[in-house]
Amino acid sequence: MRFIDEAKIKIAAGHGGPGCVSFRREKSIPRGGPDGGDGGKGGHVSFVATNQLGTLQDLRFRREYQAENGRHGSGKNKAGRDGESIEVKIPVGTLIKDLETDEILFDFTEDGQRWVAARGGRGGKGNTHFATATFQAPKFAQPGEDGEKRELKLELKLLADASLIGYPNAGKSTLISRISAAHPKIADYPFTTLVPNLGVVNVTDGKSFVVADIPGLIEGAHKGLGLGHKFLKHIERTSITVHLLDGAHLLDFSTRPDEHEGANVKEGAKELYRLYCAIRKELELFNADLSEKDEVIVINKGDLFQGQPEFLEQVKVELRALLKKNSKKMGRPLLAQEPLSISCASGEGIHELIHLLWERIAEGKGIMK
Ligand SMILES: Nc1nc2c(ncn2[C@@H]2O[C@H](COP(=O)(O)OP(=O)(O)OP(=O)(O)O)[C@@H](O)[C@H]2O)c(=O)[nH]1
Ligand SMILES: [Mg+2]
Repeated sequence: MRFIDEAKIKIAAGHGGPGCVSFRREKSIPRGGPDGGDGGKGGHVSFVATNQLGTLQDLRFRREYQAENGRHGSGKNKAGRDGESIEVKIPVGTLIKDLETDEILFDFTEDGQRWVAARGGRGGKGNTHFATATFQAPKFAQPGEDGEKRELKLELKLLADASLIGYPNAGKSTLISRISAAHPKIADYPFTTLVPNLGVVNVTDGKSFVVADIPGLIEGAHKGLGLGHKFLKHIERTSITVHLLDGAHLLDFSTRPDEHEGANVKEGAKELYRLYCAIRKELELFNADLSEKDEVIVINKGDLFQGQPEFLEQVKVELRALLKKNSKKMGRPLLAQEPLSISCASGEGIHELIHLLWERIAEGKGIMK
């Protein structure tokens, strides 16, 4: 499961400020010598790797980075101010290449690692430097040196923060296409997705995370049944799983007119709970650690119950009660929040889901939310 996030940017360091041509002019010294100061240095453009970022999204919004030029030198041997340098933050794991030659220039592997990618030009020397015993009044100074310019390609192999799991047809691919720019195949038959898809989810203000759409899981997956088992190991690396339940399984329980509503709700919730437990068991059998992972339970296809919104609410309450009752038996702490319901078709609940996931992912990474 490799997915490369890419960004192409231009960087330019600041030019050095020119040196100054100036002579001392004081009443007591009618023909003073040269006193032109040096120009300031141009600012550098550096990259700094941080664990706080997971994608290259920020660099999509700003493609050019220009550090400040050094200032002119001035009279009385005053040096010009140095230009401000720029630091561009990038995620750990970013590879920087020359855009034209594809040569790898730097590979960031650690938090806090820094690389000066474009050096600012040196400031020009003021005319003071050019005076000699025989040539005492130089009327020239050095210009500032040009700053370096580069066109770069940044690449980042993405690792998913959240994985979407569930039975085939639950709507995992529909969900990833709704919350990211990924365009996986979506169809009304099981095992549409053959390999995981990754997508970048933008939250707000450059905050983003990566989500993986895992092929549908079925009972026996841990022994190699279906397709999902090949990808269970990818779930190991994500920090949170979104367990997507297919709301269509509730249709039978929501519309049967011969039974009173309460019984239908209970049965519906039981059915979802049964499906949920079956997938959880597969995860546990594959790797017990997977069942310790942070998880959000989400019922999809809420639009199917548009005429009876209270039904879905009651199912969630009932499902929560079942989870609570059995959490001890499963030997794991109860999930902190209520199961969510969403509709990929109408968009309902999607915004809340994105924000909830971001909160949990950010918490896990120690990022300020
Ligand atoms: N009514 C309704 N249908 C949905 C919703 N989300 C997905 N579907 C439909 O459900 C079917 C399955 O969707 P997919 O996204 O392909 O399901 P999947 O979970 O990726 O399935 P696999 O790749 O086979 O594991 C498609 O026909 C979708 O159009 C929804 O919110 N409401
Ligand atoms: Mg799919």
